[in-house]
Amino acid sequence: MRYVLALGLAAAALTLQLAESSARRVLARATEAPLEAPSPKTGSVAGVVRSLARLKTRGETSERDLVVHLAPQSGTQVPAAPSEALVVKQVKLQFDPHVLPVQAGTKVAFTNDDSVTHNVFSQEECCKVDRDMAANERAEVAFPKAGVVPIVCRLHPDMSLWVIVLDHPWFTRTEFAKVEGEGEKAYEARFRIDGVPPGTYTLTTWNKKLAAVTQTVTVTADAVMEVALTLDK
Ligand SMILES: [Cu+2]
Repeated sequence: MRYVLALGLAAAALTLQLAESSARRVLARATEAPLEAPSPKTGSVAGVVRSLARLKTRGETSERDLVVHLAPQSGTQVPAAPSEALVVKQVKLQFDPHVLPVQAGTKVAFTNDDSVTHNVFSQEECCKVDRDMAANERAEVAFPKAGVVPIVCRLHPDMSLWVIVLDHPWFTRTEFAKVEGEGEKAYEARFRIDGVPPGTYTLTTWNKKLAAVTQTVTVTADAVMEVALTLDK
């Protein structure tokens, strides 16, 4: 009887040991496994935009720039604006780029890459600025509120910049190009916005010359929503 009991205890101890070592193995495997953060599934919106109006597509201050953005209609959580400043150069007596979409809260770092003095000037309530820029100088300007902010250089009247400030990060800047072989007035721009959380959005366009159009789009995970738009003056 004592022998059987001893055998039973030994078996129990062995079982416990086995269970423990297998638990350790599981733990070891879990620790060794690469850390894969579950990335939320997103979708894309892509499309082609045509202009019925004639556009100037050459030169630094042409009308070719087109901003397309997606304002969430409900519930979509908007991530914080990037902490890193976006750079706008003052170079060859122009602002480069000429059109800049940013998320509200983003800072823009202006750099004067010319050998002459420039200036950064805006009268908009959100972001009043009047700052002279010596050669090689850098100055940061914050854009805290959504809106269209025209900026000029008071020393060179031809220098201009449009900052398109948006409440969200789902935007892109693209360019119109003349479409060959389709008559003189055919202009087309293609765009694609990736990383959009599933949901319903209001797609809106911005161009210096063309009237804005809006369209409701529904984004689903792992899919590309195709859009075709036509703009006019
Ligand atoms: Cu200037």
